[in-house]
Amino acid sequence: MKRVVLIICMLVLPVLGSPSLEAQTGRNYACISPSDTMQEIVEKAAHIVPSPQQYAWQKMEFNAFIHFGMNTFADVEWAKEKASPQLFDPTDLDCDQWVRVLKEAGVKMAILTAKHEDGFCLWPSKYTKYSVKYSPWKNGKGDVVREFVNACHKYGLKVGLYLSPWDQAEPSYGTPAYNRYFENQLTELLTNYGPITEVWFDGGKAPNYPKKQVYDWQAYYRLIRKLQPNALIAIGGPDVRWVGTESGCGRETEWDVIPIDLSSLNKTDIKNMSHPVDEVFRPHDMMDADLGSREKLRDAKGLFWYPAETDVTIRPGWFYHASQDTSVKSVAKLVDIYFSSVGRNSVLLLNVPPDKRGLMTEYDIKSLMGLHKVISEAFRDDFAKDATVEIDGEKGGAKASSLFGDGRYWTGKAGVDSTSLVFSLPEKRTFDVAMLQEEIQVGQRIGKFRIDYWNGKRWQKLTEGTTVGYKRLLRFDPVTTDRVRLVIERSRLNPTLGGFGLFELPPQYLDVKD
Ligand code: FUL
Repeated sequence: MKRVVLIICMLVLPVLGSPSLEAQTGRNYACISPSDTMQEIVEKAAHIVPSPQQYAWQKMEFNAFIHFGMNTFADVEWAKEKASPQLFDPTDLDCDQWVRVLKEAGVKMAILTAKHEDGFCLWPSKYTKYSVKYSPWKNGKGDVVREFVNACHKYGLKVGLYLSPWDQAEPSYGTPAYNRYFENQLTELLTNYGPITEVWFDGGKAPNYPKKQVYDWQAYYRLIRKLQPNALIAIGGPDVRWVGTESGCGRETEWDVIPIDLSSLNKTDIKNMSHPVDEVFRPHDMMDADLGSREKLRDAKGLFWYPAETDVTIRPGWFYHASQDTSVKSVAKLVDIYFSSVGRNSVLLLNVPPDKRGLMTEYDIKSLMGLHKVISEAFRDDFAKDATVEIDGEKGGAKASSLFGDGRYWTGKAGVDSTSLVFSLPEKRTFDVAMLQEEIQVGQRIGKFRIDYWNGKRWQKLTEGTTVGYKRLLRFDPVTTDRVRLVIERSRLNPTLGGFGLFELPPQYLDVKD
């Protein structure tokens, strides 16, 4: 992949400890030779970094999915037969309303189902008669993708498009001609609608569906790289991975670096390839509980940075059904999801489906705004910000605020893979959330940590975890103290920390927890 070498030393202010960036590759993949020892493989894994696009994506943290289309009007989740385009007729479609709501909720990017698995296109594609062009909506002159993109531009949200490879309406599906059909549609979407940040290839398909398509993934990837070099290819692509469940709950141990077989690529060719991973990547099952532990890396024939995205819907279904208006997820449930997705080193992709009018409903908006309120209040005051930090018992520590933030991060001493940092707060505070961040532009390294608090007499364990990655959030019963100790027990090479924070969930929220 074309990866800009990150000259991290120049981007950050001086760090504490000894920076160990000498082996920094700046690449989001690494080749493994059969002669590499386990230690060498682990060191390679620890030096793999996200591409600049993956890094920017990870920092978005919270994005929205918008499932809207023929299923909304047929009132089904998965069409059994091709519904007539005559059914598609939103009475008050208002993409401005969708995006305004999402913006207010703190969302950074919205991804619209331009074509779901039924094959109905929300834009007037030249290549099919199964689209908005053949619907009564705006007398066939409308384009939902255009209106959605315009609204995203107006409110400053990034644009993502979902295009289902599985297509139940297109007659060529199951033949090589379908690959050209799919590329033609990609070309329309990636040339006519401005910058696209994420292209979402769903892996869904009914298990007994009679037609089998041999997808030309490599041709799709090449086309996307050519038309939108900054777009991330998600799920059925090599840049962003499905977390493996639709529950909103990510893994406790979430490594970003996982194996990929690069052995078929010649090492000299790789150097000249802009996206070597694209050449060998094939969508595959991502549901294993363990994807990137040492055990998984042992037999690896290559490694790449493949971060997790947690997609989940705010309602039982992905599409709007009036019967589900009363089953919209509660604020408390959404807060749980936030902690088990954003808080477990993944990006949250929360689906909010507009109704038959073409509007997001008051039920969904209420929960969404409730989530935003709790999260923004919870993370407003970081009680660790003004703490002094004592590292491995060294007195006269620095202020936490001078270690982290604005591109600054702390690095442990080279060759030392365990360490402890004691945060002394200016005064006793009550908190029930801890936040840890690694500086993933240096790599993901921490594999086990513990947080203790000073109970007035001795250190007492507060919580513990395994991986950190871009962000790890931990919740626990409230404690009141002025000293907290972070013990990094295991790390692939010397650890880094890009952030450490202590917060309190708004007490009024805890009172109404359901
Ligand atoms: C699945 C699809 O079958 C659902 O309808 C939805 O789009 C979800 C995000 O992916 O594979």
